Amino acid sequence: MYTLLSGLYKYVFQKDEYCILILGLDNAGKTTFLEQSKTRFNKHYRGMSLSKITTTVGLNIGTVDVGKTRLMFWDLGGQEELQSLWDKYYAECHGVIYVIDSTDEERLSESKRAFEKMVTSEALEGVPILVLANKQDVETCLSIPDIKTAFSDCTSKIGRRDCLTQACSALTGKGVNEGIEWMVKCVVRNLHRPPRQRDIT
Ligand code: G3D
Repeated sequence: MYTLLSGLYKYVFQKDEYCILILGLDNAGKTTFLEQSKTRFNKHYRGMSLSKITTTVGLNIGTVDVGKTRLMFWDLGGQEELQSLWDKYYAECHGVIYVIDSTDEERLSESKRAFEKMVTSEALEGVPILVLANKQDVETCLSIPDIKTAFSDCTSKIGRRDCLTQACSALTGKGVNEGIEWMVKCVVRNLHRPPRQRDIT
């Protein structure tokens, strides 16, 4: 009887919460992606103007509810001196969204190095990774095949985990829903990192 009632309580009053890190170099569009996601998924969220967002310094936190699943986003700063803090969050997280600026060919190899370091971290083993090729609204941007080629020597380091490269524009919203929905599916099926239970507020 107790099990039945606690199951019912959980079903009605609680959500499964997963922590998702948003990583990538500064200026890649991490904060814009977070704001766009909140605006799209949270019915009553009155977001800030996306074009007024400035680069992440420190940390932005936000939640997005997708049905009975809650994603708690941690948008970490991408400046070189802040990248050394990323791994402090790896053990706690359930998924990573790695944002690439598809218009910045000059910094692509820098982004690849940061990605490579992140993906080879033991503390992230088995954690799903969504790679967002952002700013695809800009006509002159790099295509997905261009980006995959630039990142090709990371492929073998990704290991046995879910990983998807998604074309995206955080500014217009293109690809945002698809990315979030893919991440939800992956974190829910990854039994190695179970969710936290949170009361619905
Ligand atoms: P960050 O959090 O990764 O540092 P921001 O990046 O979200 O602050 O975005 C950095 C700049 O890129 C911002 O422009 C923002 O408007 C722009 N940006 C983010 N996503 C997109 C996108 O999908 N398309 C285009 N065209 N621009 C984008 P400013 O001018 O404020 O620096």
